[in-house]
Amino acid sequence: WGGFGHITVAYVASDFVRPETTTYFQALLRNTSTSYLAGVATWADSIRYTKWGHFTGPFHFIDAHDSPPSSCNVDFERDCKSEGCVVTAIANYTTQLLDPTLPAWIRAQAAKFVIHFVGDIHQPLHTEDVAKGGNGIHVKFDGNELNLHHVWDSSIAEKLRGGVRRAPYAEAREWATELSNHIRSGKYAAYSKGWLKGMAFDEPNATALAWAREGNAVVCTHVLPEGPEAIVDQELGGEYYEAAAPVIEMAVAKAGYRLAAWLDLAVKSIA
Ligand code: DCM
Ligand code: DCM
Ligand code: ZN
Repeated sequence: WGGFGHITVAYVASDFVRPETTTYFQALLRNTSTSYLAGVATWADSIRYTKWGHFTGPFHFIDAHDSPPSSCNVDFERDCKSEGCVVTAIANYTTQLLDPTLPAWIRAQAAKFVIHFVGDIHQPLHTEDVAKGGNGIHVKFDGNELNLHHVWDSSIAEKLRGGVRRAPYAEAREWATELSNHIRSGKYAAYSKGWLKGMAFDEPNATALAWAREGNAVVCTHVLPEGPEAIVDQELGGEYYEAAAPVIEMAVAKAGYRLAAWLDLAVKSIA
């Protein structure tokens, strides 16, 4: 996701974590404001192009070598690179975050990675190999020349929320409040329990792999419903947008709700 999506995921998570979890992460992240998660949600993107952060690049995605739209699937052995992927990154940084032998600044850094990667694993094109997750597919969106990855990362969410973000934190907070209300008592209330099904804190790889497979399935149904060639140079601001926007909205809500549950489990595991 772009910054707006990541910040929204983090605000949704902060709406659902237990008070003990809030206290724990406010202390670790040295931020007692209500934006303690949102404030670090984009940090992982800010360091990935630096020299020292270069090794974290592959941690933002898993390149499923499947064949959309006829066949979508994620195979851990086939698709997670030897240097790592978003599935192993969530597992490894969750372990680091809880390791009492590590200094607090390393554990805080690990927390920032977990907060970011649980967001990314829910972006369908972060679980697809085709054209580097759609980065190599040229499209148009409301007349702008973009690539498909950017459209799914940012353009669709921005259009849904009324255009380019002027005050991303305030606007993400507003979107998150609407999504959290939908999770509690609105259009997602019937699904939200199911979103936590299969989550096992003692099996982080299996848990994250299941999340990756859900997003990857959307590649076949909503991202490339007629295959990669059919979408090249197409205008996606119309019917394509209408079908994709509800999927993205639900993915952001789901990511935030799952992040809250994951952080709760982390804190419970050391209580
Ligand atoms: N990306 C992806 N899958 C890939 C390569 C990149 O999901 N195989 C994502 C990571 C970034 C965005 O696409 O969010 C741009 O990546 P880069 O700057 O590495 O091209
Ligand atoms: N693992 C795997 N294939 C899977 C799930 C996990 O090869 N479908 C591997 C990667 C992890 C190890 O098993 O290093 C432990 O996984 P877990 O965290 O799910 O126990
Ligand atoms: Zn990312």
